[in-house]
Amino acid sequence: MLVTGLEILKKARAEGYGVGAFNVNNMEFLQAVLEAAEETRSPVMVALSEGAMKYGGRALTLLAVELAKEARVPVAVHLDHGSSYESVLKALRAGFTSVMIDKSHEDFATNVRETRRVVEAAHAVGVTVEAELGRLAGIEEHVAVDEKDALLTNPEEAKRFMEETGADYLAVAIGTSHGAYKGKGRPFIDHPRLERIAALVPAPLVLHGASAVPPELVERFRAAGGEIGEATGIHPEDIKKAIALGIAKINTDTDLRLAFTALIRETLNKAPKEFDPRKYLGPAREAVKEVVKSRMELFGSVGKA
Ligand code: TD3
Ligand code: ZN
Repeated sequence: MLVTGLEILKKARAEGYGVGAFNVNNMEFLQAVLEAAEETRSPVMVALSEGAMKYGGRALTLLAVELAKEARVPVAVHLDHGSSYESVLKALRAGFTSVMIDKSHEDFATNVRETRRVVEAAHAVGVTVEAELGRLAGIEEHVAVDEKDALLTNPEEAKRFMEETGADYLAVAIGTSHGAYKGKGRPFIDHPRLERIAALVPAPLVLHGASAVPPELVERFRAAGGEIGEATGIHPEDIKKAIALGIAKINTDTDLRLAFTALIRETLNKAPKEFDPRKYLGPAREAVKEVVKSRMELFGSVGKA
């Protein structure tokens, strides 16, 4: 069933588990995410970025919203990193039940003002809102506290931000970053900072850039002819610890892309005569589904629907 993001996330934060927000760009990803959720009895968020909405168009938004309604588990259809009021309105018109407005690169006052405007529009039609405070960036453990403070989410500001905007859930910056290169070795995650934020902000917290970039997957991609450098992701134990401290929504995109593309490469390499798209998109979709399921197990959302 199609529900708001807050309905899913409020329960997750209260009960101490995480819910995956998985990015989809096409029908295969959407099917993989929804099937994984139903088979594991997990609530889930299907995330579409502005780029996904542009690429998939009406075909993708229609499919996402209609399939979410038919799903046997709670599903929120979410706009990831909405960059403007107009972009949020487009998602609202398409029937999304959760929107993110990301003005984290603006100054505090502008971020508050722009987020507040989106909250008013979304709440007027019963849709809940994610906002972001702080800069997503890989950091080193030894970096000075005030330097970290300039980049990562400040706990007192987070409290004020949520009170002044009325946003429903908050994306925090605690050392993760987007993509397949998150820093050397095991990237440093500022759990003590997260603990201080969670003590001041009762709303569900969101972790972006949370992909694990599993070495086996990177190796498989490489073995199939893919080119990728020293890829690193977030350690599963660091994700678990973050969930225990108040993270309720965990975004994953990179891991799914890697799995999908590795399987397409492998399948085409093995069968150079093949030109039926179903023969290589099918196994790729299956690989995405397996990654989504393992993420759901890690987050603790299995059986919660
Ligand atoms: O918001 N997103 C998805 C879009 C970022 C492009 O990858 C995330 O926070 C996902 O992060 P990750 O770790 O999968 O790149
Ligand atoms: Zn993100």
